[in-house]
Amino acid sequence: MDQHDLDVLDEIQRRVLWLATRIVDAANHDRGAGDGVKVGGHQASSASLVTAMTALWFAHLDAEDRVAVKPHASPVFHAIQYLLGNLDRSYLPRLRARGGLQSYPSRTKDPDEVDFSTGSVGLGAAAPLFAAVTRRYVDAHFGARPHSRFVALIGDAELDEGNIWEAVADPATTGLGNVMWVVDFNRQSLDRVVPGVRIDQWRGQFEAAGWHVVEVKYGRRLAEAYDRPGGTALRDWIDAMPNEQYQSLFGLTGPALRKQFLDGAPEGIAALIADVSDADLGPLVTDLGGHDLAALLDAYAQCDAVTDRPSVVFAYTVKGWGLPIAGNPRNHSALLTGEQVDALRAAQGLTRDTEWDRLDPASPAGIRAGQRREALSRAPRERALGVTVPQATNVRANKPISTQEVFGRVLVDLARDPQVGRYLVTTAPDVATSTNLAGFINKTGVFAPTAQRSWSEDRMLRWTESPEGQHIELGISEMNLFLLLGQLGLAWDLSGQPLLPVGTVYDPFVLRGLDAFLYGTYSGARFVVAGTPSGVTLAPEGGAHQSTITASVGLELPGVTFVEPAYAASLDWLLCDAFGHIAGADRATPTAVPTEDGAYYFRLSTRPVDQAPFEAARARLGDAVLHQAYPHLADAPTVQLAASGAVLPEVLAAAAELADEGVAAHVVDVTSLDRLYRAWQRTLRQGVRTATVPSVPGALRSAFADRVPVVTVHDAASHAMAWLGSAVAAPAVPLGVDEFGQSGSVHDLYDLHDLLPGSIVNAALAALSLR
Ligand SMILES: Cc1ncc(C[n+]2csc(CCOP(=O)(O)OP(=O)(O)O)c2C)c(N)n1
Ligand SMILES: [Mg+2]
Repeated sequence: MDQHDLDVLDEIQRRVLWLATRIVDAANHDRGAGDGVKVGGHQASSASLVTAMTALWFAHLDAEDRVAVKPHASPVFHAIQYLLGNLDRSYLPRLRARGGLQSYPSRTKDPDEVDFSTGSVGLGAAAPLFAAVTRRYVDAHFGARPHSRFVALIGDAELDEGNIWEAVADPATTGLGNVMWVVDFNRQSLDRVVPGVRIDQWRGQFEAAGWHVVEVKYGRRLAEAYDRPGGTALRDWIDAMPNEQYQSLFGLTGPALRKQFLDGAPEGIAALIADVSDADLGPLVTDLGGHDLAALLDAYAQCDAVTDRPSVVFAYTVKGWGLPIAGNPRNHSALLTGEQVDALRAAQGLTRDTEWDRLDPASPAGIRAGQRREALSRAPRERALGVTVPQATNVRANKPISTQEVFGRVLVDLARDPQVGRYLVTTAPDVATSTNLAGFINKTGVFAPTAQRSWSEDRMLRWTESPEGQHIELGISEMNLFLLLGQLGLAWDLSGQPLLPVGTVYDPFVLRGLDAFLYGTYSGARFVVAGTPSGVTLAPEGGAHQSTITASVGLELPGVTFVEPAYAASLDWLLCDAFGHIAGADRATPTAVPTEDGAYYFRLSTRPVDQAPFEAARARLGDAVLHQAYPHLADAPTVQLAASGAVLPEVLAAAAELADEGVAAHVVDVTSLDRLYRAWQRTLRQGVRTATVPSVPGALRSAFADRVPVVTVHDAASHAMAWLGSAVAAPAVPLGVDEFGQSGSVHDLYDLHDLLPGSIVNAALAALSLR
């Protein structure tokens, strides 16, 4: 790239800086929100990445590359998309407005094409790494896709998030030469100027994990000064100066700057800069590589040249670069004043009338923008898999069996399905065998980029690793599990191949990966995750492994359908139904937020459950009726017992006891509390919005009798089902597990938590008395 091209890029980055700054300014000052809540936005954080991002989009990226942008640099991303012609001008004054540009880059809610959502720091940084894991898998199984580079632009304080290091350390992410992280190394976080510079520590950690590390520390001006006689001493002083002192220089000019720069400097430094004018001194000593286009492009090229491991670029930057708030310790959410914005506009040669203009298409900058728009345009991707998933695998269960075991068997069966089998991919954080994935693994093998020799022969578990394997094993990191599931669930978009991803995790540790779970579903990913074992039903093994609040979590997570079946056949049907939705094309637009069925969360158990009651219902009603929805109420009950999952045997026993006492109890096996709740909410909301009497939704009406007292029984916090009373307009007694951590047998623990039949009977009588 010659000087002329660099000058063009420089002109573009000045416009990007202006637009990003003005987008935040307009959100705060041009719109009258009037509710007293600040709008906010990050002008300094954005400015910090302007050079790195201009270099990427206007000189480095290809159409197939995918980039995650640091959350608080979203204005820079949108400014670039606007200059490329990919975003309508009407959005520019609408940052953080309903239906406008989102606060942080959003795949599902932004109007322009965002590759990775970001917001919760650390997650967006790791996402491209897992997208690259996914690509490696897709290439190995379905043929090489056009080459992509997976890039993450990361704030330096983001490196404090543990999930970053879980991702870097996981063996599944090693060797990915198409990954590049660019760390915006401004040495400032939200609260402060970071004391000390931890570059040696970071470098060591990345290198220990097998990464290629590049530092872009100085710009060309400083580099030239270092080459002059005595330059080494100047360099040593700048390297040795405390970060706080260095950062304080950005706010200074003239003699004050010189004085501060020389404070504590060794003999001779003053003489070295004696011939540098006051006007030149600031630009010289603050000339960092992260704002040098040529230095950055060179660093990106160095990363391309290293193809056998991921790369990270530490780009030394100035937080607030080019703005009057540069380097100010409190600049994280500082906003330029009106006068400062006016001055910046004038310095750009813009007026109020022209301030939002694109680059002049006839100018060299405008011509480059036009060329880059062409170069970066992408073909549409197909979300649907286009295969038919069977309605059931007809898993056989003629003895008591747990849902966890059925889950494993259904997967083995689907793995044999000629249409579906090859698209299934499982993953687990070191719990594959203890969550019943062994059968699937025996059948399909474990994924490894190259075939590995196996040193032990185990007839129960054939752990063969090869590029054909369909299980991706992770270290013990639930964050990594959900980050990988999220990316496998977006493979149709980011790797041109829809997949059917399945993850397993001990149910309590869903909470450990919860932020990444939410991240995946907010990104629009579709996958199946099984939380197993769950509840207190794992009994003696339980204690600290009990999960009680996860049912509420599943119920409340947007974009997740939560299911908790008790019987083999219903789990079989529900799993096939989930895969059918994931394989399907049931979205209005590729990025529409899935309301019904983004991801599926199966809460399972290791407790063997007698299947006879289900078979009896099957004989009585037939599969077609049972398969469709909740069967219609046979006769008028006196009390109704609603339950999910492993507690069904106790509930049925209680119903029998009640019958003996002449109380007709109706038992509802609630396979998806979530679908029932959503149906109820939908009709309530409809009533609220139209000011009409809400109807009772069909699913509730067919399963429950109106105004008949309810007992809810759940091996989970009692709160999760308690709303059912309101839904059927009757008194309710919710039974569940509201304490944590006691080990014991199932019987002991059900006794402790009032889940034995006797307690359920008493609860039913209590519910009747509340009428
Ligand atoms: C998980 C999480 N915790 C806290 C925050 C709030 N937060 C947003 S930006 C930020 C500081 C980021 O500093 P750095 O990564 O260095 O970015 P810079 O603004 O300096 O570029 C914090 C704490 C967040 N977004 N996500
Ligand atoms: Mg920072």
